[in-house]
Amino acid sequence: MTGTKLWRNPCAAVGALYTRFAGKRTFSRICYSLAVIAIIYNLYESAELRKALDDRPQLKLETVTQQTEPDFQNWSDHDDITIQRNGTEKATMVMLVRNREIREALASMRSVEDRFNKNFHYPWTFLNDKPFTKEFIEYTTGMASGPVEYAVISEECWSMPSSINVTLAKHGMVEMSNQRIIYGGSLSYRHMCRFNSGFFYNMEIMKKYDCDPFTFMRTNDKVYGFVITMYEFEATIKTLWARTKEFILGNPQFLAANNSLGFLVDGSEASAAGDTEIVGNYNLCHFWSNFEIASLNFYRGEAYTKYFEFLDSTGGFYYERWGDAPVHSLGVGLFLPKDKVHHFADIGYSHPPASRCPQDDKSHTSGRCLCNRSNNFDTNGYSCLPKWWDIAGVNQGAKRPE
Ligand SMILES: Nc1nc2c(ncn2[C@@H]2O[C@H](COP(=O)(O)OP(=O)(O)O)[C@@H](O)[C@H]2O)c(=O)[nH]1
Ligand SMILES: [Mg+2]
Repeated sequence: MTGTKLWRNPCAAVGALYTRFAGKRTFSRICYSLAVIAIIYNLYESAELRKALDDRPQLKLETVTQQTEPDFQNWSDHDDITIQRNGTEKATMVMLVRNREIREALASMRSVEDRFNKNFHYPWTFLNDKPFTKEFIEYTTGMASGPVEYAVISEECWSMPSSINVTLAKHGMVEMSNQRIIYGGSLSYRHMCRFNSGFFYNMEIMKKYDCDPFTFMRTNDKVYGFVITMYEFEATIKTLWARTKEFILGNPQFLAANNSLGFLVDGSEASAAGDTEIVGNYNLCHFWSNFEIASLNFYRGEAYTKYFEFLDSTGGFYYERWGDAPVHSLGVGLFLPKDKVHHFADIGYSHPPASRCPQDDKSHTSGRCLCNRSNNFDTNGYSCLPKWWDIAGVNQGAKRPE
């Protein structure tokens, strides 16, 4: 995407942010890990704070890159791959988080740093709809082994667009709340999902990460990586599939040859090149986006950008409660060939209510993983991984049930 185009997006212009070195991020026990999600914008105008941050010892990426033989821990089963060390990819760990979640954020950071980032020193990027507190910045900076940046999300990217009929949206929230649909009555959750769906990757603070995803992804030509896949609550996305089909009908050129429709639609045969229409019903399978490794270039590309804009124009983020996970997943599943998508079978991950644990011996004998192999969502009845295996095969480190 060109700079001009990016600039036309008001959310991309969310300028001001304050860059400092520190670190942080939020997911629960990760058996090692890389990226995630998030967004930002922030301003720390306080000269005092700025000075305090300037004064702390800095570990710059450039310095780290010059080390010759870092304490590298082989985390992958893919021994044939030359992995660039020291965080030389243009990648960051992104965490969208609230100030009050500082403990959880620190725990997630600790986990990622201990198992992975202490050897790579990738930067952390923290995004919040409110300015981060001094405490949040100090602690997360202290936890990070690499540079850290904080940004505050612009109101424009974290509020209902003026096109939304507020009465209608409120009506939907009350109704979903009465039906006890998870986050059904929450406005901020809707802001969050819309932001993660369509804005985080265009924020000013993310611009420097516009090329490569992490090394494995790059060396294997992957665009999107996930760890857990499951079914979405149908009540939150009642019209998402219909809208998606509408979009493809108007933009059939974006439907990739050899896409993942077979994973998204049971019994689908519409994965051949040249298909212009999607048939069948969405089976609700989606990649869980609270952990994902993605090329920002994909989100910023024409297909996903137009898809998000189309979805956003329908108001479904507010009238219903579309999650960023199914939105990302439908984009990934339809606009990318399936071989661009990777299941990281050798990464353990936990986010209530699901956990997965690598099944291969090496992940455990190396000391990298502490998780219980039998606590593995992959083969749970709510997991969509078997459907993924059906179209993409089983990766090293994953196991089908006996
Ligand atoms: N700054 C900020 N972060 C939020 C807000 N709502 C959710 N998040 C973050 O967005 C991510 C997903 O939210 P979460 O409540 O965990 O949703 P779930 O993972 O879908 O159950 C987490 O990292 C939260 O910290 C919000 O209102 N403000
Ligand atoms: Mg969460």
